[in-house]
Amino acid sequence: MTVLFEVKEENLETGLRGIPVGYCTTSKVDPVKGLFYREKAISELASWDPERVLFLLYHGHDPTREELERFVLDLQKRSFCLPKVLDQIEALPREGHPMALFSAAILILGMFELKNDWREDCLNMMAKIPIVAAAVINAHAGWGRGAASQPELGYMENFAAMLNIPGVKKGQLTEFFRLYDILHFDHGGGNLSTFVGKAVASGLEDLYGSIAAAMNALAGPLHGRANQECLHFIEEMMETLGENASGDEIEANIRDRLANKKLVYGFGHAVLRVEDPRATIQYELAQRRFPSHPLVRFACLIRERGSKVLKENPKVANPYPNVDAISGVLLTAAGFGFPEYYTVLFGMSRCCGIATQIVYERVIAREGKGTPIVRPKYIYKN
Ligand code: AMX
Repeated sequence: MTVLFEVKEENLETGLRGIPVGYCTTSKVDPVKGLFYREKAISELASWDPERVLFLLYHGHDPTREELERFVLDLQKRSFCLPKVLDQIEALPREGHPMALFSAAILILGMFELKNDWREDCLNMMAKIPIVAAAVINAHAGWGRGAASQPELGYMENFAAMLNIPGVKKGQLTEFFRLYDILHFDHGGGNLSTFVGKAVASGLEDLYGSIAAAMNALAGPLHGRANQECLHFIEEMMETLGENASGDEIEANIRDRLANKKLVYGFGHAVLRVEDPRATIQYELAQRRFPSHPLVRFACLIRERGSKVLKENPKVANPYPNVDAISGVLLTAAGFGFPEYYTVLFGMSRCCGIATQIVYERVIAREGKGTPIVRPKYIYKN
């Protein structure tokens, strides 16, 4: 038998870092090359249609034209929510973070839509989650009910059309929503929200309950909510130092921050040891499309100086920007300056990857028997 990892005492209380617990068939994160969906690098997938990427994730290969047409049609047929689902989402309290609503909305969706068939529930989740996310954002923001779902517009075009954002031209935004969605669909098997979703599903909670649990995990500021925190971090620094701050002033501010035991948001990663290719794609796009936007200029200076300062601390395993370093800046520059909804955008996308991984664990793993209920061992200590 191959020994993959020998657990030593020093591995306890390290958040299971590096300890293999299973297989992930949909995606992998290479510490140096970054994220791959099936065998394709994220840099190649960034220009695909989201539906084609979803097919790749779900079926494991790049579709032929006919396969893609059939898949798109199937998704479109599923892309509706019963009016009572939307009524219930709109009746939820608006207090608290929108991720709490998002998680509750997924449970509500399951109350009306559960088929108790992992594959069917996964495809329905992929098709319906943009409708749920748009309803949550519209309800939480008090923007009123958006347009009805028009799936023939395209997966993310439909999402943009359903959002009732006051005074924003949707055309430009759609391009950024498409990219954001593709970049966040999946991220290997062991990131916190994916792990939680699969762990909950291992107890045979249904797909909606498992995904709602995963979204609660994603809501934490070290995980999915980092995108929102990261924009606040850049905006606050810009407010303190002024729009025209120099690289040296930014570097001094980062040093102060670290001296005060504060995080440098948008930097670091549990697996990657280079700048996240998803960040690189977004930096390049931001510099191409919004070269004179003050937030873009600031984020690019932080990209350089943040790494420089973090590299001086040997404890920091990865001193480079992660996916969140510029995503909020890009969305803001494109016209979606609503950071409290960034984690909902992230969640809308990630639900698709997690649901697909749950299908593997429930109906494919161990020759169709599925993985057993998750039950790690804790050592008693008094
Ligand atoms: N700023 C300040 N300190 C940092 C840091 C950063 N960006 N990244 C790592 N460190 C510190 C850790 O807090 C830890 O300190 P400790 O030993 O005193 O607890 C030490 O360096 C070692 O941490 P690590 O092994 O390099 O990272 P990790 O795997 O434990 O955590 C992450 C990874 C992303 C949570 C961490 O780098 C971090 O908090 N980054 C800032 C928040 C952020 O951008 N999160 C986005 C993550 C991506 C996502 O899920 N969306």
